[in-house]
Amino acid sequence: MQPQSCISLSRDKLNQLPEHITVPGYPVEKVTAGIVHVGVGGFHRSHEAMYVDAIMEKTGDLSWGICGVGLREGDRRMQDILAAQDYLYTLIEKHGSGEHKARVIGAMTDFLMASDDPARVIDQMAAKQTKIVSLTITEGGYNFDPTTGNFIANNDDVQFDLANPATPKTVFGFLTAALKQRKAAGQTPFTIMSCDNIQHNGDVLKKMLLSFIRLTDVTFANWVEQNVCFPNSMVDRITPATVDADREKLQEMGLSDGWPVVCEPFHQWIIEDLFSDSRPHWEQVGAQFVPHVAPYEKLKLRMLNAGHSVLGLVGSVAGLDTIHGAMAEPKLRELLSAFMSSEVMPTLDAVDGIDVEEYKGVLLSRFANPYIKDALSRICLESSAKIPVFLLPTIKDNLSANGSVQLSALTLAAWCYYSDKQASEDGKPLQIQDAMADALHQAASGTAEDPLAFLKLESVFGELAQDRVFSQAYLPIIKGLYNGEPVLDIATSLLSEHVASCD
Ligand code: CS2
Repeated sequence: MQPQSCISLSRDKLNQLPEHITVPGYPVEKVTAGIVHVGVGGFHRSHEAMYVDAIMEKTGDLSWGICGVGLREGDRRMQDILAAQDYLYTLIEKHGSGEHKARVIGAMTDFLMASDDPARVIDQMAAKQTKIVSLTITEGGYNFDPTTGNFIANNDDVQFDLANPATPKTVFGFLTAALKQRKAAGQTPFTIMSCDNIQHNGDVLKKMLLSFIRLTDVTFANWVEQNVCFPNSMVDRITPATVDADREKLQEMGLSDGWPVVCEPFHQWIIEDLFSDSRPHWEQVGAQFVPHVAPYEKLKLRMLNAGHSVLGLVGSVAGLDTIHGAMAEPKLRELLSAFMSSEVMPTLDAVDGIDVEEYKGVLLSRFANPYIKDALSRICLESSAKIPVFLLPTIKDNLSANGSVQLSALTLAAWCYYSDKQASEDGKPLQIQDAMADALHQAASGTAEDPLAFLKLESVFGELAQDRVFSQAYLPIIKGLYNGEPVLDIATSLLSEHVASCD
C-alpha cells in the first residue's frame, strides 16, 4: 500500500513533490521530440535521456525530447507504465556513501510500440524535426556474425522485412523505410547513433544497415553510405535492473513511480563528432565530443564490461549473486585486478587524458558500491553476444603478442561449467538467459568427453579451440573444475603461478 502522503508521478503533480526529489525546471509539456530512441531500457533512461534532460534544463531548448520506440513485445510494459505517468520517470542515483538522490526526468514525450502501428514509427523517424535516431538494442541486436563480422541475413525477421518494407519488424527495416521517406521528401537525413557496448558501434551499425539495404537496393545503399552519419561512441553508467525495493524506497520518499531507474553516480559519454544534422550541445552537460572514440571504447569494453563478465561468470559458479558481493570475496577481487593488469592493460592503446591505473582503481570502487546491488544474472545474460565483444579480442591480442591468457581461460571455463550444469558449485540453480541458450548448453555438455567441446562452438569462439597456446591454458582449468576443484581455488593457484612468473 502506498503511504498517504505519497504522490503518483504525473505532469500536473510535479510541483507537489517533496523538496528532496528534483523535478525538471523546464515546462515538460512543451518538450518536442528531436530524437527517436529504439530500445528504452534502464540504460537508455539512466544515460542518454538523463543527458537530454540535463541539456534542456541548462539551455531551455526543448526541441531535443525523445520519442521512445519498442520493437519487442516485452517493451509493452514499459510503454504502459510510462504512458500512465505522462512519460515521466525517476532516476535514483545510489552513492557509495548510502545517499540516494532522486530526480524526475522529463526528456520523454511519447512511446510507440512498433508492432501496433509500424507506419507511425516510420513517420516519426522520417519527420523533419527528428534529427537523431538512437539505439540501445543490446550487443545481440546488430545481427552480426561474431566470427566474420558480417550481417546475418538468413533470419526470419530480416526476411520478413525484405518482403514487407512498409510494415517492418527489425530496426534495419524501420531505418530503411524512414530514410527512404526522408530522401523522397528531399530532406537532410537523421543521424543514426548507436549507444550499445560494441567496439566501433557506429561503424558496425553502418555496415549492418548497408548490408541489409544492399540486399534490395544498391543505389539507395550508396546514398545512405554517402549521406548518413553513424557516430561511434563510448557509453558508460552501471544500471542494475529495477527491483520492488527501489519502488518502495521511492514511496517512502513520497513518490509513487511504476518503473523508476536506479544507477550509480558515475556516467561517461564519449562521442565522435559526426552528425548528419544538428545535435544537442551535450558537451555542456559532461559528454565529450572527440575525433576518435576507438581507444576509449576499447578501454571501457575490455576493462569494465569484460571485468563484469569475469565477476559474473566466475562469481556465479562460485555461488555468489551480486557484483559487490563478488568484490567482497578477496579471491575474486584479486582475480579481477590481476585480469585487468596482466591480460587487459597490455592490449590497450594510450587514451588522451586517462591514466589507466587510475581508471582501474575507479572501476574497482564502482564495482564495490554496495547500494547498486547489480545482479550477476544481469551480467551473465546474453553472454554469447557479450563475450565475443568484451573478452575474445583481448585473448586474440594476447595470443598474437605472447601475452598471458590464463585468467581469460578461467572465465571461459566458468562459462562452460555454468552452461553445462546450470548450477553453481554449491548446487544453486543458474539460468542460461541467452538467445543461444540451447547451443551453449549442448556444446558445454560435451565437456566430460571432450574437454575442448565448449570452445568448439565456432559461432561464438571462432577457431579458438584450435589454438594450442590457448588450449594449453584452458585444459588444466576445465579439467580441474570438472574434477570438483572449487573455481576460486583454481583462481588462487593461477594467481600464485602468475606472481611466481613475475618474480
Ligand atoms: C554490463 C554492462 O551488461 C553487462 O554485462 O557490463 O551493462 C555495464 O554495466 C554497462 O556497460 C556500464 O556502462
